[in-house]
Amino acid sequence: MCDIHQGAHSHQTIDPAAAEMIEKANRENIETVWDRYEQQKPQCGFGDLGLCCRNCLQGPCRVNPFGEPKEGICGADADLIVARNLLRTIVGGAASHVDHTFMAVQCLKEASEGKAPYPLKGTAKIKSVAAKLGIPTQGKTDTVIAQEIARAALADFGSSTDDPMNWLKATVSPNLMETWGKLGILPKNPDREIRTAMHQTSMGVDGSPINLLLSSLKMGLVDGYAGLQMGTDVQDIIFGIPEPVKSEANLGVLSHDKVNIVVHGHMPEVSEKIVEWARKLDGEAIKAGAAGINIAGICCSGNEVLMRQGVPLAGNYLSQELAIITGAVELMVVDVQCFMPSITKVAACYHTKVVTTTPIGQLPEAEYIPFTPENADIKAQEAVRMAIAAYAKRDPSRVQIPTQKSEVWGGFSVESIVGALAKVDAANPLKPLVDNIIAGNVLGAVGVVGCNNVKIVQDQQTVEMVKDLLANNVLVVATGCTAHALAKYGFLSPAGAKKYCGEKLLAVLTAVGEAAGLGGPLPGVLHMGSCVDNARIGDLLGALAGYLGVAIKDLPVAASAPELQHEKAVSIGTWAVALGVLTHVGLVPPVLGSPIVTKVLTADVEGLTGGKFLVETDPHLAAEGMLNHIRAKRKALGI
Ligand code: SF4
Ligand code: MSK
Repeated sequence: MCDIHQGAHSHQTIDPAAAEMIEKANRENIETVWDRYEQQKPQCGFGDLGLCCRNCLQGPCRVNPFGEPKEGICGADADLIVARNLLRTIVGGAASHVDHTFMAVQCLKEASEGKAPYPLKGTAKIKSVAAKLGIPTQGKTDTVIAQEIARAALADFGSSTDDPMNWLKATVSPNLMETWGKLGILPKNPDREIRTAMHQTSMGVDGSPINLLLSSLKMGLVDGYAGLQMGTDVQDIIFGIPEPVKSEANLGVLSHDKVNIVVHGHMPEVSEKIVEWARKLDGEAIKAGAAGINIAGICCSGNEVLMRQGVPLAGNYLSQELAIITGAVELMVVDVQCFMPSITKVAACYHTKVVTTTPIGQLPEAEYIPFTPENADIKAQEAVRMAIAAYAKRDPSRVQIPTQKSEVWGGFSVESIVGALAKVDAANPLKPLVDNIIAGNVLGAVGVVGCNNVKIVQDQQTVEMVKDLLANNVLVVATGCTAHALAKYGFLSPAGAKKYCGEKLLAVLTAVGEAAGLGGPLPGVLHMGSCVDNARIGDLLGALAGYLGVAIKDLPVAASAPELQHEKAVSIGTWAVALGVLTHVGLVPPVLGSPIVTKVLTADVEGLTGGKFLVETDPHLAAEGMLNHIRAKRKALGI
């Protein structure tokens, strides 16, 4: 288990493995994300406040928060410019998740029709998704039901009516439908909503910051249900519902004597096939002089294959270049989202091959191996053989693999959490958790999600904040690069529960863990998966609220993105606020230029949905803010 790094690079990372690789990069004169950040300083103050507009060719315009000009050339003021920019950011995030999900739906369609080599592993999910969508299952095979599920998903994308998305209607409670219906933010066809929002924010259309903020909430729901929820449901059908699995995390998972392949990005259609063929072609690597093939993951591809295959995590967003800088990576396979364009330049300093796999995710110096659902087996073999061939070119004198790696447990889907609780109370699985919440043994729960951001010391805010939450008996669930961060310091292991959790929480985790046959406590931080897997947190909240007969906004819970970077983190956070959840962000988003937008997001929206944003850059104050919120919600519930 690593300790928090206090050395030369403590202004960049607290991860000693990352610090070691930054030093190696400096020695070898290789530029990293931190160097480029320095070159960008000072970053533009107008942009930082959200006050720069490029929405037409008369611009760029910027307004001065302290004087003149107060308006852009067309007359757009600070509130309007900030609100438009915010909605476009959320559109960017939602579009990423929705497009990712659309590709998963296409894969499900082809797989269920027997045209693509993906055996459907999530049979229980086929039944549960069919049930929520109202698809009759009696007398039908799983593949026929799966075909109907794929058609139902595509119907949402093809809808030309004004009815809300079916997937959303099938997922959420009547009280949320009512709240969102009254606000006029129930999304229709997700593609149409994305198109409309781009139109609405273009020059000379919407001049109302409040109307734009309502559209932002709606766009959060587009992400929540056409991105996260549909994506998670469909991916579980194809690849299986995750079950608890043990693995390891940090750069020390890379191997000195095996061919190292790193999967990076988000699409399990690609990463699962790479894992499958790496295992099948292990013998070829041995013939080539290696000890076999070692797979590791970066970002959410890493989370996907950890959750279902137990593949170790090499590192989160800020560590992607550092994995290559070990000199031990033969191949990095990317698909969509969060891979830096710089990786091919870093790879060119070594023998490392970079493979891109999608038509929209190209890098000029990479090898492009176009994956489709039909050809995935052939293309995965091609990529794995490229890695085996590259092994001969590895220069041992330039290999330096940090020793740090920690035990990590992944695979905590809602189904597996309920399964563990069922070992305590088979008839009423949620009862043990709810009883312990009522008794105060579990004070509440916080979902800690999102990225790394080069503006923040890597992992520091996440780690410090989560320590405070666990010590106060708050159960934490994590996804995305935050889960990687916590994995590196042992939070996702039974030992981490003993080290970091308050006594009462530890007693509950021990009782459930032992009943479930894990031989010790559950981790205090449950790894629920990738960014799209945030839908699992929504499902868990919905189940708890339903059990207690209250709304999600009444639960003693909060969400946090302590080191957010991507537009997707903003759209996920907006979905959480629409659900009624207090949502902390650890970096000031570019909205402070507008007093109206700032006030609505951090205060007024609570009157509409029950949720709001908490902006706090100090991790201890952030934890305190969420703890106060949890205590207030408990008081309101009379517990
Ligand atoms: Fe300037 Fe208005 Fe054009 Fe924006 S839309 S660039 S504020 S003129
Ligand atoms: S990968 S969106 S840096 S979590 Fe999902 Fe990590 Fe954030 Fe990308």
